[in-house]
Amino acid sequence: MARSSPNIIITGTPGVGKSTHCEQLAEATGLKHMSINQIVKDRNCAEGFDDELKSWIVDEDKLLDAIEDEVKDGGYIIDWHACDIFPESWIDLVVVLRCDTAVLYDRLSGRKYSPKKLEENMDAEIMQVLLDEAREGFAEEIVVELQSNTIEDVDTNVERIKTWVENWTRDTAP
Ligand code: DAT
Repeated sequence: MARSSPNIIITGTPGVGKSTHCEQLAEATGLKHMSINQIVKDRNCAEGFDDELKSWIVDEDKLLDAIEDEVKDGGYIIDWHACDIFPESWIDLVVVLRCDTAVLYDRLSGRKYSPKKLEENMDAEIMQVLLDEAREGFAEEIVVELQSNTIEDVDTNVERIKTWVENWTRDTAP
């Protein structure tokens, strides 16, 4: 069945501003913010905990099963640092947030990550791992790269995505 509202993934390295964008976008568009981190915890979709990186190891099949019914109906802003596990048919737009290295370093240092986790995340941003993952997993025309260095960037990005949602709803919704 066709969706009457779009599904959007907001992805990027930890610290680039995914939650910040998702919260403002949810308010601006009425779409629902779906934090995958929260779902993994609330719906027991972890298959373990990586002690060194202090993060959950996600059971991807279980996660997809847990959210499928909701997401298929549309209207979600999916907030996660990975995007290639989601079936292409579920997703209408993939936004990859990017951040200057120095800015990201300051944000992540504030989070008290271990040196290893900090380094892994900095490397991921420098090597544009999430952007490449998005481009490999989804059609070129639905992947958008946006800068997230300043609060003004957040406002501009939210306005831009809001306009995209309005156009999608006008042109694509059944
Ligand atoms: P993520 O969800 O990608 O891990 P976040 O939304 O929690 O990132 O943001 C991390 C921190 O950086 C948080 O304190 C808010 C701040 N921040 C995020 N995006 C920003 C931006 N574009 N300008 C200024 N601060 C930002």
